[in-house]
Amino acid sequence: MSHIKKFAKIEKKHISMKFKIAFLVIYLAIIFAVIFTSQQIIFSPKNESGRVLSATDVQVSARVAGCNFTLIAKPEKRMPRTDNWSTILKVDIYNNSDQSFVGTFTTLTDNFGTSNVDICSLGFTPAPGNYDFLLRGYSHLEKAFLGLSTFNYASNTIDFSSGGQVLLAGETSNIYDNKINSLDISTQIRSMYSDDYKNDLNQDSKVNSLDISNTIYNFYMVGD
Ligand SMILES: [Ca+2]
Ligand SMILES: [Ca+2]
Repeated sequence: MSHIKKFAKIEKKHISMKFKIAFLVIYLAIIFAVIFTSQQIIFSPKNESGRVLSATDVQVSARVAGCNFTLIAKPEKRMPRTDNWSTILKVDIYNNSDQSFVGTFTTLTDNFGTSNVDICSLGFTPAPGNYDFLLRGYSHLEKAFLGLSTFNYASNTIDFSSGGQVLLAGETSNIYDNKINSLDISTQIRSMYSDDYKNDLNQDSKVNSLDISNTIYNFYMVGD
């Protein structure tokens, strides 16, 4: 082989080696760029102004539904006069803003007029807001409490007896018309001297003139 051919062969090897080195450098640069970019996406979230967010920027919040509801409601003119406020209470709830129906339940209040209700177990999850409540005791006219703010917390309490408010008694007829009239008087007269729960307005365990007097006092009154 001549010197010229040997020189050409060595030069060809050098060019090939340079090409391989250049290719390797480019290949490594691409790999590094991909890894660096991936890390930026995964570990460096930024806000709208481009600042990388830190752990203190992350906030997690969740609304706690107001499932636990405690109410206090007191029927009028009980005997004894205090701590004798138990009744079977029907409660209807509406949204104050558009009057849409939210839900209803019936509960037995205790002698203090109190009842604890799991609202969510009744099939509806109320959101914080203003609500209208319609309450009706077992022997009572319906009473409206409008625009009450509630369900703001996990547990909520409304005292419907605040300010001395009471449920008016005497609505005892099986025909519920939400007014005290002759139907209720007739029902009470038929129940005289019995221990009928519905006609024993003052809950002293007997139906007598005291209960009828209460009904006569409320005669012609109409519920909300
Ligand atoms: Ca009536
Ligand atoms: Ca009585």
